[in-house]
Amino acid sequence: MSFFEEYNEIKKIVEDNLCVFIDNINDNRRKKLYESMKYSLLAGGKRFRPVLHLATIKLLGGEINKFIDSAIALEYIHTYSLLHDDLPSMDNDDFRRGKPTNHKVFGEAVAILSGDALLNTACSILLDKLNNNFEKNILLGCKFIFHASGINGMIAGQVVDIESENINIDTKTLDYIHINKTSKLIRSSILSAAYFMNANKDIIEKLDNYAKKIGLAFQISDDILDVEGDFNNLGKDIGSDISNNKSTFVSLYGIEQSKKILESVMDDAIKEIDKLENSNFLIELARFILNRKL
Ligand code: GRG
Repeated sequence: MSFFEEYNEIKKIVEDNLCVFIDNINDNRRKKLYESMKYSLLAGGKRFRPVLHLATIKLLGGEINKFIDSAIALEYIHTYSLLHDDLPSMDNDDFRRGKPTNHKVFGEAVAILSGDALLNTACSILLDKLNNNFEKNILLGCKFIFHASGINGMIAGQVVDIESENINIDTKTLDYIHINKTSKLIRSSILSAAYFMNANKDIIEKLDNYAKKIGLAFQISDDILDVEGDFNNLGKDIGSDISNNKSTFVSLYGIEQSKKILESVMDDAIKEIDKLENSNFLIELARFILNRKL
């Protein structure tokens, strides 16, 4: 099976199960909340984090079907972060995943509540997982996901990002933003899978080094696409960083240097796992980030 066939096969499993965990709120009173959550979940997207999670489970010899819940929880956390990031009080974006942003369709109050609800549902999905498998490795995996998305991760990165608008920041601050805002959730998609599978210390270390590098590479490529990308591929406005006066990899290093750094980070990421058994898919995935147009 080719890399893209395998990617699409896992992505389909994720998409087939995306709304299963919210269908219980499909009643008249909560119709708008349900529609709004469903709207953002089904708007598209690469499903990069759940695919990474399930691909790591597979690499470690696990059964994908037993980890659909945690994969979906990761996509809920990611979707909530995009939904809130687009709000007028944050990036004030009009399009996401090729469609009008959630607040443009459902209004700001419902968009905020939908984001909150997605995060909350992710939490309850993972608590259910833990309740059904009360083992330390499951607890560690779940803990890692919330550590990565909270005040020591994504939210910290987001707040520093917002406070850095309209000012010149140094490369250390930019690294802080990237590592926290983008990289940690991506890293947790891989590491939580490694914990769930009780991987040994050596494998965890290799996967972690790979994960940190692709997390950073993902953000560098996002900064490049914000300059050179195309609305039809990306489904969101181009030049949003420039119009929000944000410092990015491209604004600090220039486009050509950013591409060189991206290539070298990717080479390093691949080196971390190329000796690992069954690592072909993750190696191809690193190459996919390097060349991604969406
Ligand atoms: C609101 C707490 C809070 C955090 C927001 C994720 C985020 C933090 C902001 C989004 C801004 C942004 C464009 C970050 C760059 C990397 C990134 C997360 C891109 C979007 O992820 P993709 O490309 O999106 O995986 P799809 O739509 O494919 O799922």
